[in-house]
Amino acid sequence: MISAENRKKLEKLNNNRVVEIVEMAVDLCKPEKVTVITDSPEDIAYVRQLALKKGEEKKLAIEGHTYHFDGYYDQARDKEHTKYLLAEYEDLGLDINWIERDKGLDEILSYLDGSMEGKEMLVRFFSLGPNNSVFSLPALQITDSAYVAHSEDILYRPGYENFKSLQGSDQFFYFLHSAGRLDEKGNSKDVDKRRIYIDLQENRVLTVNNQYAGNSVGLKKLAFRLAIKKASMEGWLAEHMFITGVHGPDDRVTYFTGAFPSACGKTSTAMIPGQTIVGDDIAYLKIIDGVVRAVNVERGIFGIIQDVNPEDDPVIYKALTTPREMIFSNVLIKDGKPYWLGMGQELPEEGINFSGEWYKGKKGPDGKEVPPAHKNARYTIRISDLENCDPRYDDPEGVPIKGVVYGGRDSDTSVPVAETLSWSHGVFTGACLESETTAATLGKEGERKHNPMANLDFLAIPIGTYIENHLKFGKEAEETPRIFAVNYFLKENGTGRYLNGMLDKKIWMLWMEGRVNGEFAAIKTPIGYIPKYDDLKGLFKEHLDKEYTEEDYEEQFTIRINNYLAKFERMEEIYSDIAGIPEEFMKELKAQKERLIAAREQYKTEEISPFEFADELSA
Ligand code: SPV
Ligand code: MN
Repeated sequence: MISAENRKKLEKLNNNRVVEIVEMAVDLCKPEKVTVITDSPEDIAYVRQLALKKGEEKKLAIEGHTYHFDGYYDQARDKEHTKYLLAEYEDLGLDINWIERDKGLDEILSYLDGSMEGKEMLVRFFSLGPNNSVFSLPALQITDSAYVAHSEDILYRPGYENFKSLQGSDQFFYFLHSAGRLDEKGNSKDVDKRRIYIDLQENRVLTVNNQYAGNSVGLKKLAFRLAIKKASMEGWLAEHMFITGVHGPDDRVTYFTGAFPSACGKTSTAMIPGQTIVGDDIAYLKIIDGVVRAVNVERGIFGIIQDVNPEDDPVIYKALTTPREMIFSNVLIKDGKPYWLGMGQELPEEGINFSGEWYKGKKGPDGKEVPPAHKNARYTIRISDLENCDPRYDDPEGVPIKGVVYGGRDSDTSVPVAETLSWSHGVFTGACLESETTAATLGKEGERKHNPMANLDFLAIPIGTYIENHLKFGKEAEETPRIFAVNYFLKENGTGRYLNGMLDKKIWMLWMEGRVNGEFAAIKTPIGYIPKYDDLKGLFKEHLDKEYTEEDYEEQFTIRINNYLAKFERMEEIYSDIAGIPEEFMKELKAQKERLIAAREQYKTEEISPFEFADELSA
């Protein structure tokens, strides 16, 4: 079944476990052909050619650009069918999805059985994180989708050579994926049998009957869940975080990581004009010689394309419209050109999209009007192809982290930027992250969803353990990063008018950069340190040429005591029901509420102007 040539490529790795896994996958999935891909340019080019030959990707007019469609019902992560296989019930808290291990395995193995009949199986090796680094984790991917294997080339570092340095060890992750039976458009037919099962015991994920990258690409959110478990056991952190280099005065570059739930400005915060990007989605953080250092697990971006236009995202827009290897998914295609929502130009009234031939007013199989491009349409591109790529994006030592940022979509409570009072107050604040749903997500609009550290969808360990790990991590570091909370979505009471412009996030980042470098004093409030008016006024003038008025400042930085209290009461309700939440966290919660109540009494108002607190200056 495995040809002599391909077997030789496997045997060169001197790793019996690899051979065993590939043989198991071949016996189970019964492919017609098995192709092992090394790091050689010929092997890598073969994968892209195969995606084109099979029609999983098609060429666009611009050199190197291709497009791919996922099935009509396979346009986002399938949270309902993503489950941990657990030997026995473990309370992970927060309704984390799981299934009894034997039952789940029986089910998914039956769906994988024969899933590659008549198809070619690709076997690939990658490295999560930079090669030759204490951060890097080897990963083996087996898939029948050339699109998945090709996407991974753009998104991850090659790892075949790196596997040799394992010297036969079984300490690697592996991912077995099959798109299953395909329809005439080449999409998974049996979406009702779509399953993504995470096997923490075997460090593997099995996934079937899907193609959307968040479900299929092993190295992305599937490996991330395994990494969270591994990190927890080994004392480091795997986080749903970007990494960005913020450029301060005199060529000073300070690195920040940040976690935001989907559609809250995470990628755009990682790429604020004038700053440089290390990563936009997943980071590993370790303490090395007392310093917190972080690497981007990936080397590419699988980014939301909606609203990428020359005005708001000039760097990405330029990269998406010039020749290079990249993949568009679930956009509208007309005459060899991709179109998406919010691209800053008229869209054609017909073309091809994720529903097939598309025309304005078309109804999908679910009876709903089909938009020209899906709201979760994406681009897949290498970070090194961006003009704002940070020179240290591939540094095996990682970059030193001085600040951590948590942000959500919050219309009525959180101030635009605040530094938390301490590491443990920061961890508490991150674990209280909430975000409002938008029209762009399923379900009711404006509903608040609790999403601790923006990591709820990926937690492979109990939430109490996760919080405990964060608390410990900060204590172990000698140079503990500061933790900040941002909110780009605050609205005026009553009118619903946004209080900030799209570009204001640049000012908040620069303020944080100055703050961690000892440049700005700040005002102590019950929820953390907020900027002084004069400092913001200067930053707005210098960097956005904007007159920032005292009125702007006052409405944005007023502490809305009752709203904050309501938020922390919601948190109390959630956390007091979960076993194993650290005492330190519950103390922070109590102290947070007490500070808010005391301030309300002291200032005799529910909305305290930042000018009221102005004497409480802190270095
Ligand atoms: C996210 O939804 O957080 C993403 C895209 O980064 S996905 O690959 O679907 O996870
Ligand atoms: Mn993500």
